[in-house]
Amino acid sequence: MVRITKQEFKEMFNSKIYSIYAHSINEATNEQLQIVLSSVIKDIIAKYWVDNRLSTNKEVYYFSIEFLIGRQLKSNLLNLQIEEVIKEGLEDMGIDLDDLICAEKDPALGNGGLGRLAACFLDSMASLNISGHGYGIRYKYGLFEQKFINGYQVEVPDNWLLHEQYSWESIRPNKAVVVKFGGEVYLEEDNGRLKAKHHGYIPVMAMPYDIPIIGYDNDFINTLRLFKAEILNRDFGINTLYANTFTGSYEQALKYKYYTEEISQVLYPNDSNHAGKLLRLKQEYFLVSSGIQDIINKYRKNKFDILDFPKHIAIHINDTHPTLCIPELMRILLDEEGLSWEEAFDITKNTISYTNHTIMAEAMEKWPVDMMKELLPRIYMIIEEINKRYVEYLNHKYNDNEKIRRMSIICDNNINMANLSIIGSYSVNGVAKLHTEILKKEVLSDFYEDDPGKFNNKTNGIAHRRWLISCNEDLSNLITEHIGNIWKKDTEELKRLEDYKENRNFLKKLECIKIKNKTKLANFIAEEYGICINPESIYDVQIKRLHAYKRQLLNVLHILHLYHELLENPELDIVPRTFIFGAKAAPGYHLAKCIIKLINSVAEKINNDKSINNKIKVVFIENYGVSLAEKIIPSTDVSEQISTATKEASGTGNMKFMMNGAITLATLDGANVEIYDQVGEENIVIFGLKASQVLNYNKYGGYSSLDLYNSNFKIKRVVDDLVNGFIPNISKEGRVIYDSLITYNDEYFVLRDFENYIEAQSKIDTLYRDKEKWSKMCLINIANSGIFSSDRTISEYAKDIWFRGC
Ligand code: Z57
Repeated sequence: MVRITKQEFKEMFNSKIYSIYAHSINEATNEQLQIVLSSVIKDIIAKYWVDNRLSTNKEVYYFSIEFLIGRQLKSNLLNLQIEEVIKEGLEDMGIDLDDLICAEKDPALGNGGLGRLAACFLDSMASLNISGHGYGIRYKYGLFEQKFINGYQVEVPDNWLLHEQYSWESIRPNKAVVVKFGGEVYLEEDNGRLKAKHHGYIPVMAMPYDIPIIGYDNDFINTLRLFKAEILNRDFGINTLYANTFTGSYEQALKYKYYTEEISQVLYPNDSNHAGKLLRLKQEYFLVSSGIQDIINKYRKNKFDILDFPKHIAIHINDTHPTLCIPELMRILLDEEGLSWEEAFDITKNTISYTNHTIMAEAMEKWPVDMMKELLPRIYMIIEEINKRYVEYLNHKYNDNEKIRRMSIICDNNINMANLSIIGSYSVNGVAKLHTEILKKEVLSDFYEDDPGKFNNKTNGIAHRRWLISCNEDLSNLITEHIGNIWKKDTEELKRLEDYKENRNFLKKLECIKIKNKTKLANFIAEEYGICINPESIYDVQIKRLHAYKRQLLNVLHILHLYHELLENPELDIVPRTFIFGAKAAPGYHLAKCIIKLINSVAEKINNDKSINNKIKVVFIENYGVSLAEKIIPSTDVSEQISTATKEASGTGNMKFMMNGAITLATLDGANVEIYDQVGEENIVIFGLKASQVLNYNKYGGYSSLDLYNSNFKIKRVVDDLVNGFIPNISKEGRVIYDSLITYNDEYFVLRDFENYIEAQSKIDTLYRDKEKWSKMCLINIANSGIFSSDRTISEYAKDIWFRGC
């Protein structure tokens, strides 16, 4: 038990504030007090946070190019179970804990679902006493901050490391490693063996910064280690110079500094899209090489036999961004440990496991052979050899050149990273049942048929500690009052809430908590945006990255439809609605940015139209991210999960809403299918094409958006709005969107699902009128959300993948 008395805490806090800032509490800002508090907490946990925890257990290393961990203060206090003491201690000193919680910067070292999943997984590994550590990049600039100017998205740099420091990190200079780029590789005689010798490379120092990942009520602390790219020997200053590429002059020295520091300068702002830039490849190798070297260094200290590597170490790669782990581990085993190819490949294959997060073609990583060869000559040689041997195996087994082309790592002068991941690992998993089935039957069917045992499903999950206990305290307390405390460690216990589904008193309390959360959000929106929204209205929310396949467009077209109905009949009886959006678009994603402008313009028009009597309001929340999600989700009534079936691999926002008692309005895509299975058809609203129908259309054609547009009056009305001036100031953007729907035949079936979506929305309206029934639906959703805790997900990863056979 981490124990601390109020008195001890106050003393620590007081001496810390003087040692860091040389002034008293009265002179300090909330930001400074937050930094002092983090520092005190780091001191409190120091003896539990030992990097080299003596562990005979297997260690898991989770490599991810993104970690969206969110603010840490509240979550750390919760997990350490010291929130009360700290709160009271601060109160004595005249400080409000909530002010410090809000003063913390939210590290945005990720884009969306993939990065947030990595963060939830870290929380669960620590809470389940699994030695599981994260490796990532300490980007100087995280995901851009989003501003709206005249309804357009404008990107502002995210300077989260103001003053070069983050309050939860500790630098570990003694664990720095060197990563090598470029140069030439020769095979040279060494003790009668051919060995690869690397000359003329550019050395980059990887400086580790550690962030503690604190388990829930178990005194167990893991590490998220983020690497920063620096010049070698920074202690000697930039005049220390490196042979070959950078020689001699001051100018060359500066060039070298820029070359290294550029690598961890900024997170690429694309979600589910492969841009293929050289700098991104540098980032990927930088992450991988730093992490693998770190693991090997630790392994050598333990003096285990290198042949036993897979017994002690599991390496998991989060999508293909860290796939170079495979050739990098091979490189070290071959060139530094002196193993044979067969031994090295055997170890590598038995160490690495891979998660696929998408089937979207544009997200699949392919790197040009020439780029890889030049930047990473030794790594390229190894990839080529893995490919050569694999193609030999395929040639033996199949007499099918097309199949072999599809399965090779290198094809048309590109390196296919998904294929490399599958070939170099012992486990491949998808992130929801439907997604895994599509991988097996469609996208990766060749590999599945070749080695079916390698494929498995691990449906995503969310950290219920952050996404229920800490972001929705009232709901969490209500649950505990009725079913006790055990659910906090075993979310299956939430099922016991179903005992209360006929209990009117309980249902009323649930409703009151929602209203209270909705009122809080209304106040926030009034303050931030000057828009007045009604807590009695239905809060209908779509918050996620902006992407055509997620179909924010379908949502806004329906809003336009409703608006027309209201204009035609101002007496129309609908439950008042507040449509809430939050979404960032990748800066280079033109269509997505046009959709942002459309939503903002529609909001502007509707919110200022007095004739519709405040029946609908549209709010687009700026700069959506983890901290805003924690405010919005507990106050949501309707969770919009409306992706084109087959396209959303899983979704995780859907789970967060369900756990907070929102009703899901969804297509049968990703994990929505499993939410449906949990709650039954009366407690979710489903619409739209099924995955099989979408797959069929894509294979055999048969959909014409133009025919639909010409034959359906409602569709024509809202599509014409895009180009007829009905919505002010969108002439360019409206045309781009119109073309995506009509000229380019509506790739994501927005119009095809439109009628069905209108029906589903009107069903929501009907259901909401019966408050008690609605509350009961919410209860059933909460009660059956336990399976979506990432604790369940991580237990499955542990049992079926990382510790299989242990
Ligand atoms: C990303 O956030 C996801 C997939 C990707 O290939 C990339 Br790149 C980024 C998302 C999926 O779109 C979601 O459906 C999924 O829930 C999430 O990854 C976590 O698995």
